[in-house]
Amino acid sequence: MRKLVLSVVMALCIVGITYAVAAELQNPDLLKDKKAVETQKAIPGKVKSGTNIRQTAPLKADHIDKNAAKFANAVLPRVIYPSMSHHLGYDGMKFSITVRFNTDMDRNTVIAGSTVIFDFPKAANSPGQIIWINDREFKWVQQSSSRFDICKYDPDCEFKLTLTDGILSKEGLKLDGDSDNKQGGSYTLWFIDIG
Ligand SMILES: [Ca+2]
Repeated sequence: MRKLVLSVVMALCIVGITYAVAAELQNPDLLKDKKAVETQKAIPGKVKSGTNIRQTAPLKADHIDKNAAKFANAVLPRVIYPSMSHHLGYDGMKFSITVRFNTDMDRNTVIAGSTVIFDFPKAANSPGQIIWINDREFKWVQQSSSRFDICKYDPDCEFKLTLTDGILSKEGLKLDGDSDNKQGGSYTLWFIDIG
């Protein structure tokens, strides 16, 4: 009977030790697993704080947004002067006509005989010189010596100014010459010089 009890106790002890050892063996494994998980978390963390990829993408996005914002906030270029048939000027015997825009213009796109055209009764697309006052305003001065060279008075002389939408603002928008609140469209105005 004692032997049986001892055997049972021994068996229980062995089972207990086995479980204990197994538990000890398992614990380091669990720790290792935890460490492994932490390591895995740390890797994406490093990429996040680390840089090249993360910094490049927002920079590109910023660039696009800036351009979009630039055009969204850009002023639609318009002619604000001359607007009436008597808005002409003289430089001695010559015509000297001031043109003013509502925003700074790209001077390279304002070209006499190309994007700035004056048609007179005696001279279609009469040659003239453009003199800038500032980035929003220029004067067109006729090249020939007298307005009588290009005008025909019977009794008044009528002539036409055309500013094409090849004219751009500094922000790169086309002239809204036809005032429809959209880029593009030529601006035309008939002048009358009283004879
Ligand atoms: Ca337009």
